[in-house]
Amino acid sequence: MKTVRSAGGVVLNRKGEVLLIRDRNGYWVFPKGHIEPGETPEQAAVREVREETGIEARIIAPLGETRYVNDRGVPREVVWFLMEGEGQVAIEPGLTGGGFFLEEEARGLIAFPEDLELLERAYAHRAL
Ligand code: 5FA
Repeated sequence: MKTVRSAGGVVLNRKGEVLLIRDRNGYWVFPKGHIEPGETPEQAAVREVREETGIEARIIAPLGETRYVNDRGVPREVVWFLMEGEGQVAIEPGLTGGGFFLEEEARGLIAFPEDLELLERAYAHRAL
């Protein structure tokens, strides 16, 4: 099956909390979605964060890519960015929850090892 390219954001606020949402299966993940034709990964990441959570975020740095096969057997490749954003999370209809979480709490919620690795990279970058 064709690999779907997506983009997403690990979004931190001024308090150092990270933005997580629950996907359709109830897993806590970072916001992400398809890169539309004509869009750069950066634009797609900013748009997806806005559409899924209402947060207007800006890109700080690239965080690399992750790959996985989702539960429908679709291989996905996600381009990630470290982002900064503030505000109340207004979750997209159909998503079951979301919010900003302190680092330790986020570690306990995040479902996938690739995402934990991304969290490490985001906080390591912030500490520089
Ligand atoms: N899943 C997610 N991340 C995973 C990982 N790191 N390792 C293993 N499995 C992982 O599908 C979400 C599901 O994929 C999770 O519930 C989990 O089972 C698995 P997705 O493809 O990441 O995202 P999605 O829910 O957005 O997929 P769709 O509902 O099909 O939405 P679209 O692909 O249309 O994306 P869109 O947001 O641009 O509309």
